[in-house]
Amino acid sequence: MSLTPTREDKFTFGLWTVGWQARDPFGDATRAPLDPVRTVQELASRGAYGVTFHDDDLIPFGSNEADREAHIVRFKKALSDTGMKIPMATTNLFSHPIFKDGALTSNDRDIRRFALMKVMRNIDLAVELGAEIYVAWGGREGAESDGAKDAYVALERYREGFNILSQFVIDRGYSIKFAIEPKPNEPRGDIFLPTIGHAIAFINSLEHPEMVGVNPEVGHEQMAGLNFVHGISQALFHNKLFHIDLNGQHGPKFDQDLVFGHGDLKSAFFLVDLLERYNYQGPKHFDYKPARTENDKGVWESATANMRTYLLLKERALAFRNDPRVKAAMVDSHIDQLEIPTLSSGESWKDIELDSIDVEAAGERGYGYEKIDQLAIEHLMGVQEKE
Ligand code: DIG
Ligand code: MN
Ligand code: MN
Repeated sequence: MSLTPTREDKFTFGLWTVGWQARDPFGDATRAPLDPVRTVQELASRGAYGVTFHDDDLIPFGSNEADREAHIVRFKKALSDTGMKIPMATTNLFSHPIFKDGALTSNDRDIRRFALMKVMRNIDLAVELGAEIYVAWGGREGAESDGAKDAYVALERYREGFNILSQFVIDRGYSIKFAIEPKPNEPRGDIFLPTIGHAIAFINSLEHPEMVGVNPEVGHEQMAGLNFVHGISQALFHNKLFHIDLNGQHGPKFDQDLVFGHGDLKSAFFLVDLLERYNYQGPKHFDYKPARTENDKGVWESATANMRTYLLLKERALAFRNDPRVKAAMVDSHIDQLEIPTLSSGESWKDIELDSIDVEAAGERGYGYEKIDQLAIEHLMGVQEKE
């Protein structure tokens, strides 16, 4: 299997990732601004499939109409020159001070209306550029104090916002769909819709739930101490995995946005195993930040590292699944029996009442998971079978 990324791999990057100037709460920028045109060219040359953007990444907040048009025209030319796609777009509803108390859930109605206008305007551009998914990360939708925001009422406004935006998309005749991106905290003390589960429950309350899915990010679930492979399994189970943000994280701490695989590598291995086994067809979108220590050269090395790590894990996961030792160990662990319905056809609970089981003997069964886990580790480490 080749480790050279190709368009068929559908690797995509946010303009804001490689373009992060590395300003953080404790330090100034260490890198110069990055021209979106150069980003398109550099990523295209490394085998990426496309780029994604917030409105403000492409058109600086407050630009006049002439400048807005000029930014769009040169970006479109870069896309046509390179063949790069725009599978997803999103709105920056978190940087400008106007959104400091939220956007769709701001206490101030005029700010909520401004936020919706900002989203609708960028949906028009997103559709024009071919985007099929529109992400909504509610980075400022939350609070630091339970006295500051009635979370119940905030959810009513959040729901109203998505219902308005869905009706906008329907009335415009667009086929674009929304993907809510959960995150438990940061920048707000607590963010609404903090995990995949919260988001899926919320989606079910909307007027058009079929138009809304999730865009889970590796590090965000792991910031909440959750198992990302389980979270993606549930998103797939509900047919709500509309997009995915791949990166790395070392457990519950500030949002590290590491290169994919540079956090919990074993979890990344089983994530790639899951995505490939369930034939996930969406973009493999990297939402990460090149470390503040890196210069321009390091930024592009980190971009390649994301794609290379995904391809390496894909190769190792396939070898793991095809390893006869793994297949035999999984049979011994009864893993194949989980797929057998608990009731046989024609049976009901009444038949269960007639069951008998040797509880003691059943309690003594061994499942052999340690063997499977060790085989996974050895495949991950590239240990050759004969060793
Ligand atoms: C952060 O994880 C968020 C923002 O970067 C953006 O709105 C979204 C897009 O994937 N992810
Ligand atoms: Mn993040
Ligand atoms: Mn993200």
